[in-house]
Amino acid sequence: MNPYRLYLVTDDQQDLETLKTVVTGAVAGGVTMVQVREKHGDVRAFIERALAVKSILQGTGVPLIINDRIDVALAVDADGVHLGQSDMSAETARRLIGKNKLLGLSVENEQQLMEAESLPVDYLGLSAIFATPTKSDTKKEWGIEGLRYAVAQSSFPIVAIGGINASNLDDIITTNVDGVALVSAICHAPNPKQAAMDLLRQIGLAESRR
Ligand code: TZP
Ligand code: MG
Repeated sequence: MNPYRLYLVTDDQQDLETLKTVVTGAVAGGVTMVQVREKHGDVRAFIERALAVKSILQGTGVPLIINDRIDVALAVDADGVHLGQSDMSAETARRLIGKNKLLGLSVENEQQLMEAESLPVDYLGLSAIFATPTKSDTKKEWGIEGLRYAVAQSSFPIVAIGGINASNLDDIITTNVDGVALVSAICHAPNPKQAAMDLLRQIGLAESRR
C-alpha cells in the first residue's frame, strides 16, 4: 500500500482531547499516515501528544511520523521523522534513526529539490503548493505546474502539502503526485472520519482519470 496517499498532519492549535478525536476519526476514515506536528508546546507536551496518537495508531498499520524532532521520534519509537530545511541534516538524522525508519524532508524550491537527490531520505514534502493560513512562513508556492515539474524530476515519492482541500484535489492528483498531506481539510472538518472518506474517494476517482 502507498503510505503517502492521504497523509494527516495534526494541528498544534488543537488540545489533546480534540487531537485524539480527530486522529481516531481520520484513521477510521482511512488516512494512510499521520504526522504529529508541534510548533509551540514544550518537549514533554510533544511526547505526550505523540504517545496519545501512537496508541490510536497501534495495530492499524498507519505509520506515525514526528515533525522536526529526532529526540521525540526516538523517545516514542515512532515510525519516522519529517524534517524541515532548518532542522538537523538528513544524513545526521538517518544515522540516529537507523535505516528502517521513514525519513521525510520538506523542499521549498527547485534547488532544494535537486539537492535532495543525493540525501538519504524516503520521500519529499513539496512545501507549500498553495498559500495557507495554517503555516504563515511559507516562501513561494509551487502551484500545480511546479508540483507537476517536481514529480517528474524527482526520484523520490512526492507528497504535496499546503492549502489542499476538496476544491483543488483533482488538479493535484493529475500531477501524478504520490500523496497529499493535509491539516485543516481534516482537522477542522465537522466530521474528520467523513472528511477522510470523502477525500480518499475523490483521490480514487481522480487517479482513475489520469
Ligand atoms: N507545511 C507546508 S504548508 C503546511 C505545512 C505544515 C500547512 C498545511 O496546512 P493546510 O491546512 O493543509 O493548508
Ligand atoms: Mg518542520
